[in-house]
Amino acid sequence: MAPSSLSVAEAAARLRQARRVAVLTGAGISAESGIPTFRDAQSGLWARFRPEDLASPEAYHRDPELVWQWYAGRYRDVMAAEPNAGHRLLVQLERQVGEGFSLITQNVDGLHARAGSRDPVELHGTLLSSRCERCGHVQPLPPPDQFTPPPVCERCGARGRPNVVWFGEYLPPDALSAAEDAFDRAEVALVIGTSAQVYPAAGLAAETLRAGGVVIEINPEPTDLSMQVQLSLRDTASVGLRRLLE
Ligand code: BJW
Repeated sequence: MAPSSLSVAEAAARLRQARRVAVLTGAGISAESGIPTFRDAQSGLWARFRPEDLASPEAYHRDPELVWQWYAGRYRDVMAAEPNAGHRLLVQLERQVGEGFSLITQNVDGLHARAGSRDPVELHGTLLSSRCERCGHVQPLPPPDQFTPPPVCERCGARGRPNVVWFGEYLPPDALSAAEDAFDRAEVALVIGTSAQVYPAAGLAAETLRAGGVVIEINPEPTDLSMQVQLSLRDTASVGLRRLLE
């Protein structure tokens, strides 16, 4: 059960007063930009592909060209997409809160940065670069129309892999500790557009609750978090954020 429930007006007031705000976003915030989520039953990326066939170290070693084709297609799609009102409302919130604002995203699409968010923490990496399998060097992908995968490392000549975090791989340690710190210290945390099934990201809101902070979820569907948080808005990201910010 929720630790104590808040009305939308009360939650909006807590958000206005908070000096430390942490936000976790998932695929749902980019749905309004036309990017499919992962687990949506009809249109989700994994309704069409089994994750273990494409998004795992084993799949990559078995068939790197196939995996790269999938990632290159998604890279093309995100570069053709535009940030939406939800991304932009988070930029507005960042300006309101100032220093104490942290944006943590599980998304690999780069849309928060393109909307103007200053320093989004990318927990699961990014589609916009490759990482050398041998030396770990990260390099940006060429523009989609000039990109023929797999890329070759400009430093050592070995094969590049998508610069993302697959299941069973560790998250970038700096990103994870920044996220844990932000959620631990947050007076108010927003959890937007994530099914909250994938750890460790799914455990971040619990840190805010444990420390006595308020957690507000925005998601058109209920999740395992919904009953634990003080307010769960059954809205799309842009509608829920507008209700809280305007
Ligand atoms: C809208 C909307 C709209 C729709 N507006 N909302 C503890 C317990 C149990 C298991 C584990 C654990 N710790 C670790 C694990 C194992 C594993 C894990 O969590 N497994 C679970 C499935 C049980 N985690 C890991 O392996 C992680 N590594 C790790 O922990 O390392 C330490 C370790 C190592 C070895 C052994 C053990 C531990 C790595 C996780 C990496 C996740 N990678 C992916 C792929 C990235 C690359 C790529 O893009 O291809 O990241 S998986 C995929 O899921 C992607 C996403 O970032 C992530 C989360 O998905 P998200 O964002 O929640 O999307 P959806 O589709 O699930 O949900 C969308 C939501 O939006 C829905 O709720 C909709 O309703 C909503 N929505 N429209 C707002 N308009």
